Amino acid sequence: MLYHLLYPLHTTLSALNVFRYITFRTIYASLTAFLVCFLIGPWVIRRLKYLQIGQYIQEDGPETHQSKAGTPTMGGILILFAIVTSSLLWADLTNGYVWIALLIVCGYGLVGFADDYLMLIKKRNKGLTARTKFACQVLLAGVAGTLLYISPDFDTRVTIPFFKDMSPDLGWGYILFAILVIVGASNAVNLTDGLDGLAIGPTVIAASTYMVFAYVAGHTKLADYLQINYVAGCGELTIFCGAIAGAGLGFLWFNTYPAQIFMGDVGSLSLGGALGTVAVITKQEILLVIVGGLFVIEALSVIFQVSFFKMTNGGRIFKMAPLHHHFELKGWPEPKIIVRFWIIAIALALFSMSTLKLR
Ligand code: 57M
Repeated sequence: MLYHLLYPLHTTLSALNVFRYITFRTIYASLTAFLVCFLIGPWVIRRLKYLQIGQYIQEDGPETHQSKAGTPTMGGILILFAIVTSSLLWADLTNGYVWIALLIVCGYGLVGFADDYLMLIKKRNKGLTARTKFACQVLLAGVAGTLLYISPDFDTRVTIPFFKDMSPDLGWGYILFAILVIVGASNAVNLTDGLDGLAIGPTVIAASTYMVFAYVAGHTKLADYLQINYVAGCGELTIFCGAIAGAGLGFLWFNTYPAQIFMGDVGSLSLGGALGTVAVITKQEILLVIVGGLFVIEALSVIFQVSFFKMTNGGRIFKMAPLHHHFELKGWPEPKIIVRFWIIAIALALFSMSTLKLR
């Protein structure tokens, strides 16, 4: 909005020319989203407490979690509000990619909201059925995938990290591939969100990494120089990623150990969906496995644990899945697990950046 209101005035006031730059608008989108979360956070926490929107804790989990009962949840509403307002303020609203990203954030936010809300009403740790949740996720991702597919300039080839000459064209199958990436990312972030700050930290790291990729992919010269797919217009997603990173940091202020608020499904499903969508639009889809490697490790730990459990009639690879529970049961203090997982996420993000040079 500010871009549309202020940039045209640069002919009278040349200082306003700065609104043209994606870098400038990304910095302020991040700061805006951060400040929204940071300033409104205490009010939201008080409000959620007043409305008795507190977390129900499953009894079969690690014992240390029982003391977390009643922690205000659904803090994702605050994150989404920050991302959406900041993106609306700083992005170019004639850009279709920004709207597709916002559609997924809000759509997945609504699915998560319904899940959290039902969980609260039923007073147990289950909201929507897994099938309903999955169907909504697939439907929304399908809409996003189709919108991209019918965009005149959108490339349906998939980028394989480290192999610049290998990029299979999926044609209409790209829609299914986009669904896989977006839904997979959403659920992986959701599974990771089980310790204070464990999901939001790596989300900030992944969004910051995609900030770089969105900028480069949307810049003709840089994309050409680094030999990555140029996606006209996707530079505006740099601003969206900046908003996610800023909102995430603002939320982390309150979600850091010992958490004063949890994000709930409204936060985890939508943030994961947002990362998946950005990965698809920037044509760095498979790279998300590295950028969001921590989420992948957590999801794989569940897949292996459940498969092994079924195959061996109750056998287990880990003490408990997802992986963070395994370390909790091994006796690692919660902050140690969280920070070590963040360290892994940072290392993976750095490694993913090397694909810009190694190919
Ligand atoms: C939701 N939700 C957290 C909070 C957060 C298939 C199976 C592996 C699924 C998995 C599952 O349901 N995962 C998704 C995980 C919950 O957090 C809430 O949920 C939101 C995210 N969706 O925002 O609102 C609890 O996590 C803790 N928490 C924090 N700090 C935070 O900042 O401490 C969350 C955010 C909160 C709080 O305690 O209540 C969760 O863990 O429930 N299921 C599991 O993870 C279960 N694992 C399991 O059953 N493993 C089995 C195998 C065979 C699958 C095994 O290994 O034997 C465990 N989860 C729990 N108890 N709570 C098992 C026992």
